[in-house]
Amino acid sequence: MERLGLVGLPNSGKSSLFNALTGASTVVAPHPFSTTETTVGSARVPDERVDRLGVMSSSKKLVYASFEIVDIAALVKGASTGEGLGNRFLGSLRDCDALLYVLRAFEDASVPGGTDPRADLDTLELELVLADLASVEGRLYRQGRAAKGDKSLAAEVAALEHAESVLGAGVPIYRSELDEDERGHLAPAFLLTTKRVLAVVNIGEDQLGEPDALVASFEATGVDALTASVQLEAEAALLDPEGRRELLEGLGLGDGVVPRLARAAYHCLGRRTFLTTGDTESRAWTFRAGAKAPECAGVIHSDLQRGFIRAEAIDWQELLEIGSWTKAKELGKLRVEGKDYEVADGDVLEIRFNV
Ligand SMILES: Nc1nc2c(ncn2[C@@H]2O[C@H](COP(=O)(O)OP(=O)(O)OP(=O)(O)O)[C@@H](O)[C@H]2O)c(=O)[nH]1
Ligand SMILES: [Mg+2]
Repeated sequence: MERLGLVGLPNSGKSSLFNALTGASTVVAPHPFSTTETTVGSARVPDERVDRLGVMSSSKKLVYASFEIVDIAALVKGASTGEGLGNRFLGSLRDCDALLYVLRAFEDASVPGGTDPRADLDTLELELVLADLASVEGRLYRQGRAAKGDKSLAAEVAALEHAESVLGAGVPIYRSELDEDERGHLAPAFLLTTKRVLAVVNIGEDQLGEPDALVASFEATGVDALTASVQLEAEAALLDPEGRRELLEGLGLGDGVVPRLARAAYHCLGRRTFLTTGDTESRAWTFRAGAKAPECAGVIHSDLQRGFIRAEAIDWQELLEIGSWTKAKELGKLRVEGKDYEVADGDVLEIRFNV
């Protein structure tokens, strides 16, 4: 399952966002460093395709895609040298697939902290860069010595040296010119800035009208930013589905931040969704963009990949228009796809297999 790690300054709204995404109620408080330990939760991705296919098939159960989210203690300027709580808890982010910067723009005199999200991004990036620089230097020292007797380590050492110079100039690897090969060689160093990144700019209710200008200010950074009024979303997450929809739609926020963030995260991680539907369940499954049918079958169960024969496929919208799987089959609208078929986002699949 994909895992996103939250990174932010104190009081930026990380734990509030965690709660909004997971429906949990981890500690949120108007003072710095209210979070002191790592919490992992799971966020369900609302998906109207699942809802509508479920109605079509009278499914007993609906299963949505989900991702994991990790809330950690805040970072401050100087964390690498021990300011605030230091940076040791960044270790909790090493197994995340992507990092999510939480940047505060909301004004609230009762919550100490700055409100310049662009400046905060620079601060956070620098702390991650310094943490990575320390990791790279340590590994370079060890691998550099080992490479004297083992020529096969030369490429790794070269990649580490390149990374050292980039990080030394204050640049995160994700914004550097290091190529895929070099990044591959850095994998054993478990760096943070080799991960994909996204940003959530936490805006106040009074700023709901100005998200475009805020997002535009991030264009030059190459970090995809989206805005959310996190506190509002966290409050909405506590309501029943009906109440939540009313609150969010009343404010022009549609489904709320979860689906938008999930879409952005899937996009940034190169993930897509296919669907299955039947009277037992209608379900969304996450797969790697570009994956072929057998690999997607394997997401459901390894037997389906091992014994893959073919897939029957149809776009979800076309299927809904036709009205049922059986009818789509009768009309010859189900495509029969083989091992080389690259599954598309929104495909509804049925896998034929034999083990
Ligand atoms: N007015 C306003 N307050 C917010 C918003 N988002 C969060 N807050 C408040 O800001 C304070 C800090 O929120 P948290 O979610 O605890 O922030 P955090 O980033 O987890 O903070 P630390 O764990 O201390 O690093 C709380 O009092 C929240 O209620 C918002 O959009 N608007
Ligand atoms: Mg917190």
